[in-house]
Amino acid sequence: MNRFITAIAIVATLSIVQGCTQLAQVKEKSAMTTTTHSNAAHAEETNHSHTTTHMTNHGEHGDDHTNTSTSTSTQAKLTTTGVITPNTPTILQIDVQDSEGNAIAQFDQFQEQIMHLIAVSNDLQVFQHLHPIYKGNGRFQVETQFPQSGNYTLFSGYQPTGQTEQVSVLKTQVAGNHSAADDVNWSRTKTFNETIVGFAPTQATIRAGQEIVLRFNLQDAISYQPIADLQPYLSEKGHLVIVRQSSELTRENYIHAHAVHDTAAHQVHFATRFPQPGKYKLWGQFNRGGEIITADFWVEVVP
Ligand SMILES: [Cu+2]
Repeated sequence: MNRFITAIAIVATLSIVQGCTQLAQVKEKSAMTTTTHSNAAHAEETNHSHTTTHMTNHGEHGDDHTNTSTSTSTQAKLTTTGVITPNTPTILQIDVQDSEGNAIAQFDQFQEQIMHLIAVSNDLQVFQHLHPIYKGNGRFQVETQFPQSGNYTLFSGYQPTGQTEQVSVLKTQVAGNHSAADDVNWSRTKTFNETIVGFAPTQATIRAGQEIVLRFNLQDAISYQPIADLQPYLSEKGHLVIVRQSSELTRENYIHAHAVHDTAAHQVHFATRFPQPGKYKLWGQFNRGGEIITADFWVEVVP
């Protein structure tokens, strides 16, 4: 008989403007100004009833200094079947609900998909970008397998119809022991199959809160020529996911940036800002002639 493991996460309601040039800035701004909200969301992960009460109270007292009237809180619930073991197919089921636990049924596509699910192992060694299928009545499903044991965090992005993008943070575990090799690689040039990716931030020293452009330069690994076959990936020239190394990954540790326009054919640039000091891992994703390249790098951000 299967054992069901359920995790609940309440989601910070972040207003994310669709539009590439503004997106990164708006997101980072949200991340910086929602510290308390994010902490609340964390507490609510383990106490759902508290959330409901909290929301209701705000409504009754008519507090208009909260953002509950201008934006909608959503929550996502992750259900997995049985114990997840490494390298074994597993189905992730995500139910999206309003703050009262009612299914949210209508979603808009954004970046060509109805849900974008970024799964990382908490040590940031594993990265997956998944697109769950919508089953109706707020339920999404995707099959995946995790290559190593340990704790995982899933950042689930979706857009209820008429609302801005929401990001829910979900947690799961893969059974077994994983020897914690803290593998932080500071290389600035790496080869991914037939592509050499060079990574160059505009500033050598990256400070928290500072605007910065992260530049990826793509070269063919055989001819050493700049590549000419870059294609759009999910409607953009590239996607960049950034996660801050932290013992407990939260919404504020997560950034998703879109490529800026008008760069050379083999260059992809992302304008962003790192909200806090720390070590961050970046995964740039590019579509080279139909093959998705995931190029990972680390940066250190100083106060
Ligand atoms: Cu996606």
